[in-house]
Amino acid sequence: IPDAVAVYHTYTVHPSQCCSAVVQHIDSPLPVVWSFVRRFDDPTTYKHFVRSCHVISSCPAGPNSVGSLRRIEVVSGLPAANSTERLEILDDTLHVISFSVVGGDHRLANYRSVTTLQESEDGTGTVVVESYVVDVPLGNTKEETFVFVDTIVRCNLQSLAQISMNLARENNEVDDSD
Ligand code: A8S
Repeated sequence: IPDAVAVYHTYTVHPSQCCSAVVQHIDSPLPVVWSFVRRFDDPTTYKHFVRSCHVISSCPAGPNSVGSLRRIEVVSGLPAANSTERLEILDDTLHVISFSVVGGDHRLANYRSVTTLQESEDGTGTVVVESYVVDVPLGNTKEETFVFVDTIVRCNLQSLAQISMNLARENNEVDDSD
């Protein structure tokens, strides 16, 4: 990871917190992947644990600008009902997005994540790095916490890979028919 990106994945972690990262290689161009990842106002395209999302406080610059708040409702079956999240970073040049959890009915207090995208070395794909820090919930161990959160993040990134490859294929078919 280049230094410019690595700094975004650097955290101050308190003893009562847990920090981890998941890496996903995606076989489609960065602009395609970024078109989904940058949509703070609509994470439902690839986060299948999110049932619905509403931007509850939009900045003057629009729903996808720093400071915007969204409220997500979570699908049933998880130890959570909803979450209120603030957009912390959205950099369309460096391809960095970050949000923090500021409230809601769930067990992941002070969750904050950073997602960065880079072109893969051969130039045909995208490398996604998603790191996070979160308070270890009372009654859980660090290990239990990162196993739970890594699983959610990995699911999200796998479905991101799927929809990105589908869209890249559709784009290619349009090009071919010209
Ligand atoms: C994300 C990442 C995570 C979301 C977690 C980890 C969450 O939305 C879900 C279950 C919970 O218990 C916590 O990028 C919370 O969305 C699916 C409601 C925050």
